[in-house]
Amino acid sequence: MTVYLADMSYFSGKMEAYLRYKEIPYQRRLATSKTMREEVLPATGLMKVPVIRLPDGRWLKDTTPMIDWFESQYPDPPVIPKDPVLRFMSKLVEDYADEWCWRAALYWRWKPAATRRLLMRRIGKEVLPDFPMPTWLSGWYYGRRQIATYLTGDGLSAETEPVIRQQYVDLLDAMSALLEDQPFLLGSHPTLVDIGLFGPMFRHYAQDPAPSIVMERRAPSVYAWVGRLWNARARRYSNEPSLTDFRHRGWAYFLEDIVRSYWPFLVATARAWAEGKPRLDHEAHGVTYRDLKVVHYRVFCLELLQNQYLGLGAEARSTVDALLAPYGRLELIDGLDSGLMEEHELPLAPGRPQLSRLQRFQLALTGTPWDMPVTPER
Ligand SMILES: N[C@@H](CCC(=O)N[C@@H](CS)C(=O)NCC(=O)O)C(=O)O
Repeated sequence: MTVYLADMSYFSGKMEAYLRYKEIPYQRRLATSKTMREEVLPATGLMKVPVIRLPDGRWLKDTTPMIDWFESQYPDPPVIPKDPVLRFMSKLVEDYADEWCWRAALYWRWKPAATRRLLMRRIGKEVLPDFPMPTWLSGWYYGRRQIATYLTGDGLSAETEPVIRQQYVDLLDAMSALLEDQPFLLGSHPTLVDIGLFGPMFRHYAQDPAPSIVMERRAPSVYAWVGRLWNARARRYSNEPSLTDFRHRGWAYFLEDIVRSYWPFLVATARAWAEGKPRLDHEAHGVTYRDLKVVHYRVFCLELLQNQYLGLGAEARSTVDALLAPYGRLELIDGLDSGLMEEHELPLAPGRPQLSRLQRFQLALTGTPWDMPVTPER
């Protein structure tokens, strides 16, 4: 199979850590804007990485359902714990790492000047070599677009900046506490929580120059974990895993942030989406993130997590509730339906509706809109 990816990409790093650990063979195909336009977009409707083309020509997209799909095809050794409580909690942490650690990882990439300049150059050369302009200019354009979408367009302000910066440092401290007692975040073997947190920690924090210095000095155990996970191969972990149960003090930061800030944000997003609102303000960490985009995909994230929570047996559910109780409860939305379930069934159904040339050109310039899927013109 072929994995379309980028070497500076959060979610590509997450996916590769999974495939490498499971020893699932794949070819890497660096996605330039040309391969994205000509191969990825027509097959998946997306200008995003990673996506995967299977040997039979079918396609996979989105790391969360992709990992579920691979676990069904290559069950041994499992990366998602079998125990229902561990499984639900791991899914919660994975989603938190994907969606709620994104803003700070983008901040640390695009705000420090030296890191910003380096990434603009890298993106110009590695992602946009075929753009009809010098790579420094295309890289600069792409960087400005990222900043407009994910910094100023995602609640960055004088009020929120210190809190956004701090998330990285808090994550390092919480992970260092966990790694003091075990080689991986849940115990002896890599599991989904390691794979999820690898998203922000590998391609952004460990490798972008400004946050990398912070990691190297403040959290050498996290720095070592990044290398350990990248180098982990299932055959070297053949003994029975010994996993802990989210009661370790290092999880307190995550559980509190999930219950008090992230879950309420997902609920507010789903409500705003149901009311057709394009933007919302959200209070968390004692500040207000203003004018955030209502991202439809996040309604799907909440739907998945809610379904898993509701699918727990009574005993497992009360164990989860007890773990989260010091910080509050998970509010549920009745009859939640994002309308995106079918769209994410893997492998993707072949024969997607084709976009017009103009739409493809617009997407090449603007990227896939963050807040809603692209629908073909009739
Ligand atoms: N939920 C998706 C997110 C994928 C994603 O956002 N990928 C980023 C790179 S890390 C991307 O391709 N961004 C390009 C763009 O937004 O234009 C997943 O888990 O795969």
